[in-house]
Amino acid sequence: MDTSFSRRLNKLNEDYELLITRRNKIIEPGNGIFNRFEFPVLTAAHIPLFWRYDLNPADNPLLLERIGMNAAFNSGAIKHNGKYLLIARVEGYDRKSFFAVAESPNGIDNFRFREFPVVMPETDDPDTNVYDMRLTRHEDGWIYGTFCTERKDPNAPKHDLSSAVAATGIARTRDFDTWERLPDLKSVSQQRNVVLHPEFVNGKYAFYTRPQDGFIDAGSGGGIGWALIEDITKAETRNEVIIDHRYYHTIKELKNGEGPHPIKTPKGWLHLAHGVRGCAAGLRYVLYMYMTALDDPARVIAQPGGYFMAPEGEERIGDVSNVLFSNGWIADDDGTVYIYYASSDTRLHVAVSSIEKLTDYCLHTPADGFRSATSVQSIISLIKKNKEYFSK
Ligand code: M1P
Repeated sequence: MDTSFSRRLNKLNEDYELLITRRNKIIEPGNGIFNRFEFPVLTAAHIPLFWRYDLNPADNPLLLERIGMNAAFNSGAIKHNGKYLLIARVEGYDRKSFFAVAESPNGIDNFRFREFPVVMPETDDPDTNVYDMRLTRHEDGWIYGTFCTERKDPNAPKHDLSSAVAATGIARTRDFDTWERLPDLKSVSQQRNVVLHPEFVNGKYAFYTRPQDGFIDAGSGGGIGWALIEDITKAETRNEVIIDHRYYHTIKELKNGEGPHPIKTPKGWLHLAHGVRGCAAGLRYVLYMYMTALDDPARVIAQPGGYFMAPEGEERIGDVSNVLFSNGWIADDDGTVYIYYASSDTRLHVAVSSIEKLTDYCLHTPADGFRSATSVQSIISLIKKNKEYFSK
């Protein structure tokens, strides 16, 4: 073997192993609700070298990269066989997204991709692009993945090469290697950010939806919806109702969308979602939380005002800047919650919290009063309550 080829390969392998095995460090003290970590858990550089390089010196004597990877971000998450498993949205230089499974022994570092990316079976109408899978271990025994399937708008004029249609793909698995694709969710509107609830509700499958008029604009879609479906192998949204509305002058003014499926706690279902508003710099995506009733996952019982997490530091910058997005979290048996969130459509991070902290946050953060004056009143109430604990 040519020495420069092997020298370069050794260096690539060495750097790759250093990156994968690097220990992640918690950032203290945080705000008490959650802690970020120093390093992202997945980036494009985490994609195995053997997906990117032809390692045969005869075919690739210069050891050039053959298939470039642009990003690894919005990931579904689940604990499976004792490991923390992510199903990432990986995007190549060719702008095509696909799914790939990475596993870690501790949930905060050492994520390693499986040998092959996921081969997602297609329906009769092939997907142009697939992304943002939410994983649900359902009480029917299957693990479901719901994801966005994007196709060119068949009604767009010939010269329009951008208009697209978003729909929800549904697939199920038991091992994350082989997937059974079910028909896409039928809906009168376009749909993205559709999430399967883990339990039957009134004997039916329950979906969080996000009706939208266009591919980008939610339009008349009022927020996060809820639909009960009898047969998941012929899923169709009838009687969709909005359970978490968008509001003027809030962090979810323009659109919102359910994150991963909610976590069941003794006090209700904990929900993580993203909210979007417009500003001079473009769209700003932040994460927010809410809670719904244990006996009715569609009835909101707590709505802390404002955002839960917003982009900070390097998180602000990437392919689509000023975006935090989450479609995966894992609640461990001891109550620890690992929140997997992506920044700026580029990389994936983890933050750690607990069911106790997140419940406390949801139940005790003042709700949005929708006016400056009500926000000031919330602050004054807190100051007055604190009077005996501080001295001027
Ligand atoms: O670019 C930000 C996000 O935009 C979309 O989310 P939404 O449908 O709520 O606008 C998705 O394409 C998501 O993948 C992306 O991170």
